[in-house]
Amino acid sequence: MLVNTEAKILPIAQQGEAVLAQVAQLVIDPLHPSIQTLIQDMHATMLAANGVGIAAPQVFQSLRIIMVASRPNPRYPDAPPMEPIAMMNPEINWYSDEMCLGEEGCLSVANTRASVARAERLKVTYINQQGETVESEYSGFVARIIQHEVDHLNGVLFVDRLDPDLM
Ligand code: K1U
Ligand code: ZN
Repeated sequence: MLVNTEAKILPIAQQGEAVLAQVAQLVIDPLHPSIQTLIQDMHATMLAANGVGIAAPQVFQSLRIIMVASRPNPRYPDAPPMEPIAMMNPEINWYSDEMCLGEEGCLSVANTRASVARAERLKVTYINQQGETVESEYSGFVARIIQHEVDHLNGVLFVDRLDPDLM
């Protein structure tokens, strides 16, 4: 994905904002210019915030759009670097029984990192930025980011998934 110099850095909703608790709406017209602009702005906002993912509700748009952009980082030195992928209407069709614990942070939850149990592998179907339907399988850190971002589309934050006995 090219960095669009005209893209805007958008404000990021913080825990407690109503938009983060809503179930986001399906994207009806993936190629509509307003959707394409939103994707560019989400990309710019994610880069500016140094994130590895972002979901449209985090920028106050209750739409089913996520961006996934794994890169190696101190917590996940073996994470694969990838071109950011925009996914519209993502549906996780299959989760592995194998789970794994891994540290997460969230651009919408300041100063909090915690270990969250997620499926190690998954299959996801989504519409890409060209309007094509794609099915892909992911594992490890990329699968974790996808689960975290799809949670945002369903009004769930990673802190909602923490085991209260461990807090
Ligand atoms: O959706 C978001 O709030 C973005 C979030 C994505 C995410 C990070 C870690 C695990 C799952 C999903 C972030 O990018 S938080 C900031 C960050 O870059 C980071 C935090 C922990 C580990 C690695 C990266
Ligand atoms: Zn988040």
